[in-house]
Amino acid sequence: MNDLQQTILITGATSGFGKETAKIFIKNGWKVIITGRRGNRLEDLTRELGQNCLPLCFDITDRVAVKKEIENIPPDFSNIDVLCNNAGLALGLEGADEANLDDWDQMVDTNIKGLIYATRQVLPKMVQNKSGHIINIGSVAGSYPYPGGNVYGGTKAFVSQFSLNLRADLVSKGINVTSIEPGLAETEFSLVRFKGDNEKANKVYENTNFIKPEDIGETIYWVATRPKNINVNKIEIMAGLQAFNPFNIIKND
Ligand code: NDP
Ligand code: 8X3
Repeated sequence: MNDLQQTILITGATSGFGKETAKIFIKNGWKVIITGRRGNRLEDLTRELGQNCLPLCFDITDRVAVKKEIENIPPDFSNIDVLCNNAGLALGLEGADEANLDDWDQMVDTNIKGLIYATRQVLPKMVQNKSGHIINIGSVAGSYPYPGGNVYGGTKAFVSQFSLNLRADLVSKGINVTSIEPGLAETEFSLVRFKGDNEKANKVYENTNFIKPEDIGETIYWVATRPKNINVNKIEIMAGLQAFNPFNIIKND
């Protein structure tokens, strides 16, 4: 470890985008703080990534835990250069009249509230250092509606707009802000959305080509390593075989 090494904190690094992002930053000589609720996964990844990796096991929806865990980061890792707000999830694909209200609560608590808790906790030190970068993981679901996307899409629209508003607040303070908005990618996302139903989850990725988690990891690395004379506001990425549908126009018989 040396003092010139940069540090990234990645929320939700026990699988998918977060895990691949951690590997890419470690490979490029960064110190990486990984978070998530599944302690065994964090331990496994830390063993794989070595001494430049610090695991923090907590639930991002728990405001007190977010504060405590980030406040108590040991000095070797406490100078956070980049916060990647990645932890998030979709639950269910039911229409708004049938969706489970607990699922809606959990998406709001994780994708919106967890993200703002981590951001608010990390920002003062970045401002004090006059340097830092917040990279938020949004989604194409925040820009393009689809049936069943209801609250998930709403939370990701929040991520997109919050990122722009953060930038408005932080432009004079030396802090960069970027929102990365991916489309269909193969991670544990669909398994979580369909509550462990492998068959349903696999169907989402059947017979098509999707974004790989390392594609997003590389994008995050690229964004984090741009020179300071620019700020990448937003990047939208879709799979090569994904595009837009026509409007759904209901005809009266
Ligand atoms: P995964 O399910 O593979 O990873 C989600 C990560 O979020 C896990 O590490 C999980 O950790 C963490 N997480 C979820 N809830 C919590 C919580 N309450 N507290 C702490 N960590 C939590 O999915 P992805 O990698 O695909 O998702 C990463 C981000 O990318 C999400 O914000 C998602 O919305 C977004 N996204 C995904 C797309 C896709 O098609 N895959 C496309 C566009 C955006 P743990 O369970 O251990 O707590
Ligand atoms: C995940 C992409 O299109 O399944 O955010 O909502 S999508």
